[in-house]
Amino acid sequence: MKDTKRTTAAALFAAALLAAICTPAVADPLAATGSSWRVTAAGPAAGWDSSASFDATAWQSATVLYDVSDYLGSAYAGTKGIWTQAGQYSTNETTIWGRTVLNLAAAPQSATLEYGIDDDGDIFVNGALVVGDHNGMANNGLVDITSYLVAGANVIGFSATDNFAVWGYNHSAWLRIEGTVAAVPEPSTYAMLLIGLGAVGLVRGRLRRERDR
Ligand SMILES: [Ca+2]
Ligand SMILES: [Ca+2]
Repeated sequence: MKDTKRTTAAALFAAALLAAICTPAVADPLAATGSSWRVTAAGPAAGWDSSASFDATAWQSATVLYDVSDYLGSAYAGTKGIWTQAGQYSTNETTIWGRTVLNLAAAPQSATLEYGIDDDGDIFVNGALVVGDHNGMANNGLVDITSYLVAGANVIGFSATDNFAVWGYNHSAWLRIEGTVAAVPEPSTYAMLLIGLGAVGLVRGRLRRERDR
């Protein structure tokens, strides 16, 4: 009876460790537009959308004019609609470009990109076009980008153009990437897992000996 309890406890312990290591976490926000993004209204040089080491120091820090959660709800907290310093009614900017570098501990198990572009534009992940939005109006969309992300540095870039230059060119974009990335187990976690499995083995062995007695 005592051994059964021990076996159950050890098995539960090992199972919990395995679950902690093997089960993907719930989807987390991996990246979202904000003031840390860099934007420019000058046509960018090659590599802006694909090279993590691209020099964007001459680009502006993105100007935030609204929080996406203001009109899409609290689930979008932290996601900002971004612009250049010229703001919403620039008279000389026809297109803006923006970029950031997203560092991942491991290749994601899943990742979705949700976006809004005012009005049209393209979105790139590591140089690959994942959104080509050219329907002539401001709109939102959702796309699976799991296969485009890698462990380490990932470059996320977008362009946005305006189609209704009434009071000037107003163009902006917001992006949010959600996904699950497997935790990279720490060496100590491996050690604990081995101890847990070892405990199960010991109790099993003892039970086997008692059964064979
Ligand atoms: Ca559009
Ligand atoms: Ca517009």
